[in-house]
Amino acid sequence: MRIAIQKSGRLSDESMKLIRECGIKVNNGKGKLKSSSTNFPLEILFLRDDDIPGYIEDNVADIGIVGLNLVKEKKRKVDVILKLGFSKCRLSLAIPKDKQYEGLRFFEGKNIATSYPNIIAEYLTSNGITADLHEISGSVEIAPGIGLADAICDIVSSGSTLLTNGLREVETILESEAVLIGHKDLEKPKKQLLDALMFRIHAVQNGRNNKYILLNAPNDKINEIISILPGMKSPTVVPLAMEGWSSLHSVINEDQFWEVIDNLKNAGAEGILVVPIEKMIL
Ligand code: PRT
Ligand code: ZN
Repeated sequence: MRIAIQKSGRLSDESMKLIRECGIKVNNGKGKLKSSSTNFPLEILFLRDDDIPGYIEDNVADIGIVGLNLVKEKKRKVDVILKLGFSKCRLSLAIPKDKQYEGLRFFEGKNIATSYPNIIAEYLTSNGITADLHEISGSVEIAPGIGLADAICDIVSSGSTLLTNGLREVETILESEAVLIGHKDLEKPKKQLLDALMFRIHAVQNGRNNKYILLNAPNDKINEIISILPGMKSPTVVPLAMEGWSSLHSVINEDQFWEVIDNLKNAGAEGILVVPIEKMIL
């Protein structure tokens, strides 16, 4: 099976990290365009992200990792298999910050500079707005400043690029993140390999989202603490050497942890340890 990932850019490091965390060994010598795993039947192609959806549609690669924004823009026939949770960003409309904005009507008859003409055209049409689109491939955010456009439609992450260019985000068109995409009609052996890979990716993702929690508590507080812990199943309770005390072990979603930490302490939990989980199979 062949996976296409970005050669160098915002998706590259996390894509390789995910492959490695799935236990797939790869030698990616610098400058290489192709590499094979030594312990999983996977070949890796290192490409420009723009080329990846087309390579998959044309059966040159079977699966790949790109931004959802790119999948929507390229309109190639590929399946979006799984959201990967990294390279999060959004595609937004932005205007000069001193301009008044009262809604999408602002864009009627305006010039909009963008690298995403397909997505923005669809968005404007579905909202009944007619505007002139100027497709440019980079440095979109300087377009209004040099008089090339009245507004832009571009990727925003922290928002600092907009700020430095005197622009203000007014509409979010698409929330994006890295996604695993695949050929629409994979042959059965490749489908089986994809299933095996997905099993590993889920284990990695579950591990990332959850933490292993250990805490000590007096025995008479155990039931109350168990009722607070939104654990995987029933927590493990191990007696401590100190009479009347136990140690509780459980798995907790990191987001939930911050919500329940005060309740745990108030209920008498002590010596709370939260440790990362490398893989988690449900
Ligand atoms: O060379 P190649 O064609 O492979 O790479 P590329 O230059 O086309 O893509 P790259 O590496 O810049 O981005 C790859 C993917 O990362 C994008 O398709 C998005 O899905 C995702 N991503 C996440 C981003 C950003 N964050 C991001 N901040 N892509 C671009 N940006 C740019 C944006 O265009 C703008 O210029 O960063 C600037 C805004 O950032 P903030 O933080 O100032 O808001
Ligand atoms: Zn690109």
